[in-house]
Amino acid sequence: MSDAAAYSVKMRASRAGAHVSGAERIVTASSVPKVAALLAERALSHSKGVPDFVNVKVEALQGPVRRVKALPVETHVTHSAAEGRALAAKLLASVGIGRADEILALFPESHGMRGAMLLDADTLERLEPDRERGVRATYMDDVESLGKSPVCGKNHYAEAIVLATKVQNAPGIVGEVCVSDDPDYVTGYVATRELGYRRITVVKDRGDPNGGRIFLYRGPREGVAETLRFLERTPLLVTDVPSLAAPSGPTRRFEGLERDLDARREEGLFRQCRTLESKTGPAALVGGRELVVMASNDYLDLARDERVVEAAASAAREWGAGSGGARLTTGTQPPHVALERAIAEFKRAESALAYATGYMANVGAISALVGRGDAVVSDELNHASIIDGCRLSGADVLVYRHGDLDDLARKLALCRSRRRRLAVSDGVFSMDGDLLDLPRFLEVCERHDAFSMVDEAHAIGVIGETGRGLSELFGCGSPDVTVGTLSKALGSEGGFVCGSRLLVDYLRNMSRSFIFSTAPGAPSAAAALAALKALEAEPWRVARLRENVAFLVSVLRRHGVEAKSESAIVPVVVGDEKRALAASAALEARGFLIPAIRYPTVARGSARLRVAVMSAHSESQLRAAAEAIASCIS
Ligand code: WAQ
Ligand code: MG
Repeated sequence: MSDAAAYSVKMRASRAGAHVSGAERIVTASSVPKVAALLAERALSHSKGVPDFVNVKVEALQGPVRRVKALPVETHVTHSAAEGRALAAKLLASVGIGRADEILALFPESHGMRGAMLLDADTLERLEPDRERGVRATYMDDVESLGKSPVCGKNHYAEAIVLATKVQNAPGIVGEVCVSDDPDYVTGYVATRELGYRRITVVKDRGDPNGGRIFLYRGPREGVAETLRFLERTPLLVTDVPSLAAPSGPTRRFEGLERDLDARREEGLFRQCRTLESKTGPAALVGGRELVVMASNDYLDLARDERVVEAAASAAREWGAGSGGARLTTGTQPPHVALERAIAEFKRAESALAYATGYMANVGAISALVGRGDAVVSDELNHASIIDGCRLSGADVLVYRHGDLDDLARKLALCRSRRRRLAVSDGVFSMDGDLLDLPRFLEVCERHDAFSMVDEAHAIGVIGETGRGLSELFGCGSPDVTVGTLSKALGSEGGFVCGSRLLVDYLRNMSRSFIFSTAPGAPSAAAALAALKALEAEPWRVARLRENVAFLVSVLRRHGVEAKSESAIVPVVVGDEKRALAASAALEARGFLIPAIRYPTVARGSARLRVAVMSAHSESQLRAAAEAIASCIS
């Protein structure tokens, strides 16, 4: 294969003028059509969203393309941003670049640039002609793609080595520093010809979006044009790009896991299960001490209710402890059938389908309703199970600003040409306790002919006069798809979807998390059924819960704590992760179990105490909790 036959294929995708994705391959003539098609496909299915503009450019490269060997790679395991930055500074100093701290401090400025900053390594003067865009190194690829069939999946690591290799071959360049611009990816590198590519596993804090690239130049100003020409114009193929596969051996394989966990520990994000050594309820034994529990989703205190417990126990005796099979094989027993009928009646829907968990209901419903070529538009604060369902579906995911139904409408309008559109929102947002404006949501979905789906996990038993959810509260119709749970206010376990008979028949046939999982046992189904009956017979539970929330909020406010809630969830936002943890620990010392909710459950820097109220909390428990919260967060 002759290099003279090389072509550059570049893809660039944007939406509303903003960059979505880009890539370049250098390939032989015969691969051009295939590679161009694959890059276009990659552009159209990018997780950042559906582009409205995709450009695939094919250029014949002049003459033979130069080949250079990839920089040698070495990985340094670091455990904190400070340690990573100190190491980066040390590496730069070792090759005579002294002002590393000042250089590293420039990353917030490089954030959002499409290219790199070009700095004089000594004076730190900025040399790039376009400071907003920066310098883009282009016309480069891993030599593998010239001969082999093109792999179009993104490999950030290999792409970074190719880029760093080209940059270090440019005249006048003495080094490069890179910090990932992905808030969830904390790795970066320092590259110089002498040191090679020095990967540094942690160079910034998780959640920090600031990153980018800085190229360091040393030489006369007249030389800059030549450097730019090389970076932006001269094609280069990189050989011997190493793969990221860790050196083999059990110790090495597990090192990476340990490192990730260590990083979590450092950031106050390591998690462990607490054991509650007593029955579910408004108080529980933890480590032998009784605590007031203000963290449970058992909002109506039904999990320990005599009737509910007895229903489970007698169902176990009558039908067995486990179901022994999936619902479509041997796992359907009379309690399952009765439960689904009761859910449908309670929600005034034609039909209902029970799932093993609420998580599975969301994942199963979304991935059955939409797929490749469709679009799903999702509120940015939706629960993880909705997010996972969106990802698993393979549909293009567009995220709209929290509660902003104009933004939802705009995004639905963008996918007018799709086979199917699905709009999905939580009914009660699980970490903020606020509500979806259901009537407007339904109106927007109708106008854009999109399926409407609402997850009422925290609404069932809580919202509306008799706990039937948002439709009852607003006195409006129901979404096409309602998801709910049996595991929170209904005190049992499992999730459900309800809606039209057609929808339920469809999901029973198409929803993989329903089809391929063992049915919950008859005891949980019978318990949920008993809880549903108790809720219908005793609407005072819902009223009491509402009064308790109002009372807690009023005492909090009286003590100067900003609080409000439309549901059973009262968030008290503290901000800093470690402060939230300290407040939670202080509350525990005073006898209250109130967890600190941190990243990744909520955005970084918006850590909070999530106070969950139950109908069974007494006035004195609520007053004492509010007073304790006020004093522990100040
Ligand atoms: N030329 C110059 N600068 C670029 C180029 C380019 N071709 N591509 C990206 N940049 C700059 C730009 O400012 C981006 O915002 C920033 O770099 C990050 O680019 O060893 O995150 O493609 O595990 O998002 C490095 C660690 C990750 C890899 C790099 O790349 C590893 C990264 P991204
Ligand atoms: Mg990135």
